[in-house]
Amino acid sequence: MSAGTLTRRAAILAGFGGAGALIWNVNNITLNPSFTRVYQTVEDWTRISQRALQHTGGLAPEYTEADISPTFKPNGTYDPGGAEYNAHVAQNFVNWRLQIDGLVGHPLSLSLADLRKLPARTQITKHDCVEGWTAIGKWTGVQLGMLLKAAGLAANARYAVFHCADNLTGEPAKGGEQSPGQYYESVDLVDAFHPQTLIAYDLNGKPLGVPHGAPLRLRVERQLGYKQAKYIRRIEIVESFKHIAGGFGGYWEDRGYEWYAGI
Ligand SMILES: Nc1nc2c(c(=O)[nH]1)N[C@H]1C(S)=C(S)[C@@H](COP(=O)(O)O)O[C@H]1N2
Ligand SMILES: [Mo]
Repeated sequence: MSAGTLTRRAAILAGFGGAGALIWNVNNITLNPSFTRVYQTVEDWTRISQRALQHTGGLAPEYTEADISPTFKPNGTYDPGGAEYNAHVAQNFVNWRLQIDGLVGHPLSLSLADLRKLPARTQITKHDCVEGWTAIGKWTGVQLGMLLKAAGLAANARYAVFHCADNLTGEPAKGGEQSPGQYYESVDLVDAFHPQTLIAYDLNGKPLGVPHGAPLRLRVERQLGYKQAKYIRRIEIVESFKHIAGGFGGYWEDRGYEWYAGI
């Protein structure tokens, strides 16, 4: 794709995104092939997400700035630790990559800078943990469906599996007091393409802190807290999750929780 094509597409996008919705300076970005692929998808995405909503039972409630909880309790792992994660923290996550692979036509490897150049969605929603607490927060990120559209799903794709950087065997002092296992989660394609399903990078207008899943975490707003995978480094598209870890589609599911954790 030439720079000229990009510029023209950017102009179209900026037009229908509304003022300020997409600030796009083609000259200042270094394109990598997978990012270009995502970018080409953006125009299609608005139409697809609006149609998807008609089949998904609507939106989770959204709240106002005044409703935002003064504190948002971190839960589960609140610092993955380890040499590799700590190095990413020290480098401000500039070398973090989100891999999207499995049953896709075009595997993607996206930096945070790539993700931040894409159209963002911000939503103020209530997080509901099975342990009996809730918190309202403002999340900003990229709609997962747009990324999956860019990756191009195979005909037999059925689930998105989120692989996280934390292993709960870790130090109790970092929230790793649970039974051994790498944290992971999964959703079906209905939730993956729901417009409120985000790969979030900001909480309350600031980059996600380590306790809340830096640098990337899932928001899937019609389900409980344990579905909201933090520290995401890989999204694997699969036909079945039976071969992954305990086979029930998530760290807590493997320990008896429901896979569909509707609120
Ligand atoms: N990677 C990872 N994601 C996770 C967890 C975890 O321990 N590790 N805990 C889950 C649970 S039970 C909840 S309630 C939320 C807590 O999100 P918070 O720490 O931002 O409040 O993250 C979920 N996602
Ligand atoms: Mo939770």
